[in-house]
Amino acid sequence: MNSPKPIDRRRFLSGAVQAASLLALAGCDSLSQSDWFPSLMGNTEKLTKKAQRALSSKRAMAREYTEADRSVVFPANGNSNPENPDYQAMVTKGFADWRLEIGGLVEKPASFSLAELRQMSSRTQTTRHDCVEGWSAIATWTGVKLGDLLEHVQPKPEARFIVFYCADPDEDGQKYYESVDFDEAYHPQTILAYGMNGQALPVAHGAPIRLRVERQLGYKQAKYVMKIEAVESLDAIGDGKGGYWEDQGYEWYAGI
Ligand SMILES: Nc1nc2c(c(=O)[nH]1)N[C@H]1C(S)=C(S)[C@@H](COP(=O)(O)O)O[C@H]1N2
Ligand SMILES: [Mo]
Repeated sequence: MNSPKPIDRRRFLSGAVQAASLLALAGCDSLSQSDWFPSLMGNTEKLTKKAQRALSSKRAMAREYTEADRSVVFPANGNSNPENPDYQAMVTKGFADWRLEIGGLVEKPASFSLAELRQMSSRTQTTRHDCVEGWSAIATWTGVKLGDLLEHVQPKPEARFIVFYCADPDEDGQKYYESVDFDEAYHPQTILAYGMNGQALPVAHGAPIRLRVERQLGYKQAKYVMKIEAVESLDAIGDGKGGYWEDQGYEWYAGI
């Protein structure tokens, strides 16, 4: 029996992923309102997560580009200026009083000012952001590796996920949040970015920091991150699906 060559499997996989993305072209909002989408996505998710994890090692890197490849226009999407008064007060003060809290199932809960994060060793990467609404854009991101921060706070053995809580509530007051597993959290390209294209991260793109988890789709790239928590289960957070869009039917493992 001939087993399929890796390249064939990869082509098959990318076909499956593209089919899923095409279905998603209509955009986050309209899709979340259709009944069939979540269940269909559920099956696709099983396929892609299994297939992708089988094909790519835990350490597989997302493609990196050069600064010359940067998009001239990088759209700001979703929330681009949270109305939350606490957030607006922080903007006014240039985030001088902002602190990133890291807690939950960790040995040493800690908080970091923006200045402290900027003093830590940093990583800069030029990558492509893919939104399920059907657009992509390339930018250079600079930030601190999430893995370095986790080494400071030391997740407890029972912790399985890292959750990111954002500043922006929607019309119903529901907050944007996201989550990743530990493979993704300690991946070398997983950073909390405070810089974009060599400048301070603009409000429209998630100031003061936003997650860059480069092997995953746009909605995983949480902007306006205020608090991080290590947890054992995602069940009790939001509707229990691991993220704001996941709670509305999108796949949690949003690999590209
Ligand atoms: N806090 C927060 N993070 C968010 C969103 C949002 O509305 N609020 N939108 C998500 C979506 S769908 C995308 S495509 C990207 C957009 O990032 P950008 O504004 O830098 O393009 O942020 C993601 N992270
Ligand atoms: Mo998106």
